[in-house]
Amino acid sequence: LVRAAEGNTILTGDDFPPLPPKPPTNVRDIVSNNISCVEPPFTCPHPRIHFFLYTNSFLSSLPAYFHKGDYNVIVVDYGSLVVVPCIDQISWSPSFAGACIAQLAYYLSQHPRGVPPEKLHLLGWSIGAHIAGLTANYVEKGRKLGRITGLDPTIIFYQTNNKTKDLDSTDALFVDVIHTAAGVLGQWGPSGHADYYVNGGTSQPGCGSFSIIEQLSCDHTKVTPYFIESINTKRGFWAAPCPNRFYYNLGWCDSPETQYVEMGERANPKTRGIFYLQTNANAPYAKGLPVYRSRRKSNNTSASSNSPAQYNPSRLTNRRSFGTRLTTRT
Ligand SMILES: [Ca+2]
Repeated sequence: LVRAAEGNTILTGDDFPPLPPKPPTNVRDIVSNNISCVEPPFTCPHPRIHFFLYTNSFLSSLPAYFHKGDYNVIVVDYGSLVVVPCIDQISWSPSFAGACIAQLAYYLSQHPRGVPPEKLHLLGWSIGAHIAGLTANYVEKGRKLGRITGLDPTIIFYQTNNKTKDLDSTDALFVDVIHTAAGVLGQWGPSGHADYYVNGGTSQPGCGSFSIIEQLSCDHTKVTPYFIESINTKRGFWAAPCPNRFYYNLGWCDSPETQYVEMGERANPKTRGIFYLQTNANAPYAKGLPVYRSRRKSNNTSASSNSPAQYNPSRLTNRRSFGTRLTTRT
């Protein structure tokens, strides 16, 4: 999911213009072994990579951002490139998708009403987080993506010291990574300028299940509703600096409030380091700052009766639809 922070570009799929040639221009340039389920021509943009350019007619599908303000949101769907059982595609399709997104970014930067790469915010879940990182490999020389938010980047297929192979802090001016299934389905180590480990980073409250597969999947996907809530939350996902999970488990990360930083959409681009935070098991997930939590406890009032709760996430329609699109596609 690519979000342009500013600009008024309105495009439709039919309007999508031919892009200027820019290496790599086809999948054969990207990998030598192009065994895949995708039929030729191997040109980019590929007819089976769909760019859904969300404009006013799609407001109801992306309520969280549009509740916040006027945004242009582009959802990149590369699902048809990773069709089971042709799992071999996973070795090249993320790079291919990244190359196409970079071409789109180039087009947007050249458009009279467009935006430069530095104003783009790329959001990706699981493999999609790495696709956002791979996009950086193809961005026009001398330019840089503004921000990449990695939502529990997958550990599968990507665990390398080669920074061109996955998401890392060199891929954008600000890279923030949120971990919810670290070490299981998600990457364990920090990979951004700011890394947030939610509820210890590995297992999430409310994800208990009789099936281990369902539980792991729940931990991995729970990052999406956390981020969506962060777009409009008034309470805020505040996190404390903490070097590792050992310190966190021992309760040694009780920092002064001035050292807390916010996770999610409102994260400060200057944030650097590793942070830990807790959430509620059910929405609203955000717990706010410690002072807010203690005041809430002492008042013995429910979360919904405090001032931040005047914001009611349930007012956002189609939240499930938005989350599903993020979690099943990019
Ligand atoms: Ca990278």
